[in-house]
Amino acid sequence: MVDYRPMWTELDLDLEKHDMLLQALPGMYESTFLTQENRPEAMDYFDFVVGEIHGLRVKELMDHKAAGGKVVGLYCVFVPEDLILAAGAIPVGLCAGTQFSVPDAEDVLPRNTCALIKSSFGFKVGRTCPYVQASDFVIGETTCDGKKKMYEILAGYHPTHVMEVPQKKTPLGRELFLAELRGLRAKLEAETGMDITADSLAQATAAIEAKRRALKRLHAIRKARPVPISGLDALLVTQISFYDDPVRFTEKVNALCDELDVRMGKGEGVATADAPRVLVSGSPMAIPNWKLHRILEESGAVVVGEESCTGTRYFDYLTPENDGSLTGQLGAIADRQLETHCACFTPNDERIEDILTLAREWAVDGVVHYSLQFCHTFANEAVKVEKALAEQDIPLLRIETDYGDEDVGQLKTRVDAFLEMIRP
Ligand code: BJ8
Repeated sequence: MVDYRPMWTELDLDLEKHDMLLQALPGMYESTFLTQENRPEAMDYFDFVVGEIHGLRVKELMDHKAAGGKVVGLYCVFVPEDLILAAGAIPVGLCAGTQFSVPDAEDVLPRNTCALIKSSFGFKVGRTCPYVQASDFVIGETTCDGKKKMYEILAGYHPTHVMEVPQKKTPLGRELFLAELRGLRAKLEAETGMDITADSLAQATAAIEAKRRALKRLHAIRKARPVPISGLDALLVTQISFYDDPVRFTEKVNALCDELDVRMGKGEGVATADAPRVLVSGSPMAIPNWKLHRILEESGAVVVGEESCTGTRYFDYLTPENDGSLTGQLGAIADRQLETHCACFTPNDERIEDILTLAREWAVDGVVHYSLQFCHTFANEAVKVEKALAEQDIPLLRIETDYGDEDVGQLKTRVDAFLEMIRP
């Protein structure tokens, strides 16, 4: 066992509180993941990564810093990882998925703020996340109101750069986002002392693109009946994609897919062919938020897709062809990022179309719309989602929850009733 305490001390973590967090994780992980039957062997790697969540990967980041590199934290898929990589820095998605850090946030932020915002902010003020501590600065974005106001406060605790994200998918919105990308490029070059060139950006985009393609491949495999991987495991893989080394991660996801291809060939699945197939759509589920998937799958459903930023909104859109110049590449990155159909956009009809396509092509029996409490964008958009699904006779269950366990019993009852109704 490696002793990471000197590293955590160097990162100025609150060691006592951090110990409490680390003590809670293994039990939760074991009861959620390791009790699943017939798991693919290639999930061993992802179990290992979670086991080392505050250890080995953080050490890699610290080694990178010791060699003169920078680490950049992010909270949203609108922030292009490839631009950060092209400056020789490591992008890392920050912890934002647990109730553990919420009380620290509530000492500062209003309680009626979404759990994702409170959890991420609480990790910083409580000094319990080694990733934010290791980051030289974080990049926020003007997506929802809660986040953008939180970043103003976060800037008092940690260096923070905020990118403006347009609210509309118009040519003017694209111009604005492109200007923000240029500003981010200048910021990254100033922080790292490295030039972002056409070559370094092309290489970085290729690495991120390979990761997205591997995730798309995994997602496509979930069309199979019976499905060869649980929704919990697939969600975990996507969650890990935000902080693992992209090249190693891509190899491991492709190895997992190879194994799943063999399983499919033999007709092997993790659930019976008649298990209700569910698409989950809505707010992202940052690690270790496994609450809804666990309830659904323990109740006998199998989750075959996530229309979410810890799902298709992260990996579905690839960078369009361009002339390879720096200007051309930045334009293509702007186009790619603006295909992220986040509920912060108005209008956002493309997201509804995506949900209908996923429901049809992944042959789902029902959709669960998931919004975090106090997330007004996704909760309001659920009205349009409900109408569109009703027109296609696709059953929908709307869930609004947070990271706490208090409502698990009630959610289970609602999920059971829904599954009873949609069971094929
Ligand atoms: S691109 S979904 S990752 S903003 S759940 S904090 S919207 S109140 S997370 Fe998101 Fe980027 Fe959009 Fe995706 Fe606000 Fe809602 Fe909370 Fe949210």
